[in-house]
Amino acid sequence: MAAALGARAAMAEALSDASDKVRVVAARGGSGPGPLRVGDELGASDEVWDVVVLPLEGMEPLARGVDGALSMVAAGPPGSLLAVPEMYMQKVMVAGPAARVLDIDAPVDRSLKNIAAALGKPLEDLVVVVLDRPRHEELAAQVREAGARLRLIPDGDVSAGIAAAVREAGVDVCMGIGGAVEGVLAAAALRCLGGEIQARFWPVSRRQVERLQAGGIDDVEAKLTTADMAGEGVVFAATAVTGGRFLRGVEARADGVRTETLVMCSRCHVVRTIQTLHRQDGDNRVHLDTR
Ligand code: FBP
Repeated sequence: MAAALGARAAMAEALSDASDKVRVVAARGGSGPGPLRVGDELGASDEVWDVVVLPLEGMEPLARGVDGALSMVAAGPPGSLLAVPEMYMQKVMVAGPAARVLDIDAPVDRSLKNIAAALGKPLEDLVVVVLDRPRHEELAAQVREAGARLRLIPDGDVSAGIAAAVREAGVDVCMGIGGAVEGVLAAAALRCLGGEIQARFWPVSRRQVERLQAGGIDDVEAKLTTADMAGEGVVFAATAVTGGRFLRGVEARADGVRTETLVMCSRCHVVRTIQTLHRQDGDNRVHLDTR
């Protein structure tokens, strides 16, 4: 919890220093106390960017000291990122070549068969990531019965969704019910990587339905696509806190603290990995051979 609060405060400080004004349209913990609440505007410029923030995804892996904790932000022109409340969302995420066969409403076996064919691999080699939750027992059984390879993960469906669009990450599909804020972040990342997400809100109470409607979402059962959640011109950044499928985690070294960040942009078609050394005061010599 201390790390989550620290990440939130640090991200708020960094966004306040941005050259443009940012407006928070969705955030984990964005209706509670502290900085980065939904509706907050930071910075003083006339140019406004909408942002969706998740200062720390994966409190549990961080507390356990295992892989899977990330700090993330998506930004875009006003109106480009879907303003979602904190609730659940059903999602399925794949790489670009499988986008045309993606159908969140199709039976799981047919869906996976189509995705495997679109990716040009046998169904038994298709790696399907699902959050390990009791609500996914039936989904997990369906994935197994279909003959695909099931990977149950303890947390982190944004990074699993991004992994589906990264060749070396060993993930082909991420599906199931996870957070809606996480859904918009995954949509922004997949928009930059040419991947695809389909999603649908998964309200668990009348109050959540009313919250969606109060936020201007009339058809709460609508199928949402990548473009519905992340429009043209979005950018996405994720810094690993602990390690993960495509980024190295924070490393404290003699010359400072080393971080690795993925920065992507949908319009410029650029994907960058930035290694940063946050230098420590003192006379230690800096190591630039960071690998
Ligand atoms: P954190 O609370 O540790 O940030 O968990 C992140 C996460 O695993 C997301 O990746 C996922 O979308 C969501 O939680 C699932 O929610 P729940 O834990 O309630 O099933």
